[in-house]
Amino acid sequence: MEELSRGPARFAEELLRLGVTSAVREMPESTRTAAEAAAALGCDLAQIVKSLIFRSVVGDEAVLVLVSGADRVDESRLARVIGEEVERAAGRFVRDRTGYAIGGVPPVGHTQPLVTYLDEHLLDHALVWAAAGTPRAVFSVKPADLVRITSAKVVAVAAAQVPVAD
Ligand code: 5CA
Repeated sequence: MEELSRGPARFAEELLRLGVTSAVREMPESTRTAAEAAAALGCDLAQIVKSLIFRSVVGDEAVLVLVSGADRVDESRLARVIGEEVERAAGRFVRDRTGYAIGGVPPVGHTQPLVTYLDEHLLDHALVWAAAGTPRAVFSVKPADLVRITSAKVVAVAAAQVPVAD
């Protein structure tokens, strides 16, 4: 197995604890955005898992939404699902609540458990790729395993893709 640097190596241990034997891959190129990750891996953009942090406006709670790289989150649909207004979290909030910086936020292994939603479009693929803690590390996982390890609620919150590079 290839040598991993400290962060991704720790994340790989966390995956093992969760019963996922997927190999964490550290790429020579950036995987900071979904488009970069898809290019680095040579996979479909739709197979990349974006791990997006939202903030509930009233409760100030962090909410993690896992959505395909080919989709964006419709915030009004998400608000209806959660029952509260939400906004995209700022970088500082993301780091404080997850322990990771934007571009490397993984779907599990945060400093505290996060309420997690997974958009149903991710279930269309046999295998998907998500961030593994840094902007160059990714891991592959079956969508059903991703649902299990994140205890995510499967929901429909995706909106049609807009032509932006995230
Ligand atoms: N490693 C990749 C692919 S797995 C990754 O983490 N992608 S991501 O989509 O989950 O995380 C990047 C996301 O962070 C982008 O979708 C982008 O919308 C968001 N983002 C980038 N900069 C900021 C910022 N300053 N504040 C809030 N969100 C941001």
